[in-house]
Amino acid sequence: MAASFPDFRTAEVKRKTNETNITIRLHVGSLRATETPQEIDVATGIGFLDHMYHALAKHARWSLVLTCQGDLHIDDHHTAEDTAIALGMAFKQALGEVRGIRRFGSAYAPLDEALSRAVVDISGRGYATVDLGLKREMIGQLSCEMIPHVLESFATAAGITIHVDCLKGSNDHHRAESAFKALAVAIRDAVESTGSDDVPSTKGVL
Ligand SMILES: [Mn+2]
Repeated sequence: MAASFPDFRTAEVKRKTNETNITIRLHVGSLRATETPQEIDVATGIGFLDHMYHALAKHARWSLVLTCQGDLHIDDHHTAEDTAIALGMAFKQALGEVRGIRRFGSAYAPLDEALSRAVVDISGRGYATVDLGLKREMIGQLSCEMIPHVLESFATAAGITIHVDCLKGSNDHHRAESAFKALAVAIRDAVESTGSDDVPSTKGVL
């Protein structure tokens, strides 16, 4: 795949089942100016899901190439859930041993009238509470019920704890997008290097 991906904090995941066939290349970048430019190319077959993953990658400073051929003739469920699982696996693999990072991150992100908050702990334990208060059945070709499911599946596979809440907003597209952006910024901060080699846990391991 793309030659521009650095060889550190980079993972490649292939996940194939009877329902989906996914390839992911992920580089977990940082705010440092010396980083190579981001490369983001997401194609799941579900436009709004691509939009959310693109927002997550962009604002988390990831490079991400993700393709999925899923059973969209059934519905969006397997494609949405499985790409989130594979992305979580890639994140965990790319990050490697949790050492020398901040571990905790939190962020608010607005999108016009909508405002979301995300709190992240690179804990080694997958856990998610997600309250987005979405009212529509679908946004584009993505069921609104799948949006929390995507975030939960990602967190579980990544082994991280996330609390994501949309605090206000009248437009479901805005509410969802602000949630992914808040999560992105919180993750970006949580994985930022502290400059030390310390394991950020009283247990000595994460
Ligand atoms: Mn499911």
